[in-house]
Amino acid sequence: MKKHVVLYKKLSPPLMARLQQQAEVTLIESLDAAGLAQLHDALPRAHGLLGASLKLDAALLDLAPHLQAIASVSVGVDNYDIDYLTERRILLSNTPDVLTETTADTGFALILTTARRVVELANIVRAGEWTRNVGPAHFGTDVHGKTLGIIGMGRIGEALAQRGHFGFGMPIIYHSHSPKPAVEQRFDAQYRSLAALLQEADFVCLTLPLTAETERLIGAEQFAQMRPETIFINISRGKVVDEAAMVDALRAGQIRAAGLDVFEREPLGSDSPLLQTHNVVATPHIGSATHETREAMAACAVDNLLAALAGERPQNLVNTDAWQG
Ligand code: 8YV
Repeated sequence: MKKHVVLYKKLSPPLMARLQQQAEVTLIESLDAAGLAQLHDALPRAHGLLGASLKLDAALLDLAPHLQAIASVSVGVDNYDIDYLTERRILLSNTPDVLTETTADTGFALILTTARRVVELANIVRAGEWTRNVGPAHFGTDVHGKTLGIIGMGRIGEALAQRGHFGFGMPIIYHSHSPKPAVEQRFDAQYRSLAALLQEADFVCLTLPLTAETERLIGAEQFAQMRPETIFINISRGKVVDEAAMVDALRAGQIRAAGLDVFEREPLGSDSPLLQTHNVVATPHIGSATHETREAMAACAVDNLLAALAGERPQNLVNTDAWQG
């Protein structure tokens, strides 16, 4: 008998067909109130879940007594209670690697766009307000040759370092749990304490996961350690930053500007003070959001889920302690 899978993220027709060959599939079209009610109704039948951008806490998953596996279409797993899933022997998988390069591209897009004030100045052209040559009041700041400081040297951090080192001749400094000799050799990168990185970097980039340890890692004290010329980039998770402290730092000129793809609350409210601050570039969590990469992520998630439901160890198992082999 086919297992029952509840999808809360739409798949392309080929991937949907592939999944439906192996499983009974219920698709939750959207995560609005009606969609969430549909999800609640479907969970009691579910053996597998596939989707992203939804907090799946214990209270919700207690509604799914037969659940065997969750395939997240994401590399970040902060939406899941790992201990709860492991205790219930529910296999959680994610989609690392396939999104690394695209997400690092997004990080560099924010570095360049924020440093050269691309959005602000392009809007001047669009508004028909380009009436004379650009002067110092609209100058940006150089990227090439500046010091790139990366907080969190995982796959995405490494890909960002690669772009900075080989593409823009940027000295690379980094902070992470432990030194990474291979990264230091590849990119001539140097390890720094968090405080030292914040004081030295021209670009401070967050590429670390959201965990109990990293939540609000960057707050008023950390912004005060940065320099007025520093540009702050966040492509990790919004909750790694104290957003109110960041607004204060931007307004007080403690930092030059911020390029942000993630926020404490998403979608970012139109009343957010970040949007009243001219030296902020805000994008709607587009880290991995390209046609190619999102399809690759979804395919990876389908592979992970089908493997788990067939009793095999998924390629990208997150909670390895849940695997009984
Ligand atoms: C999107 C991400 O949230 O992979 C992650 O952790 O943050 C982004 O890729 C996710 O892919 C939503 O589908």
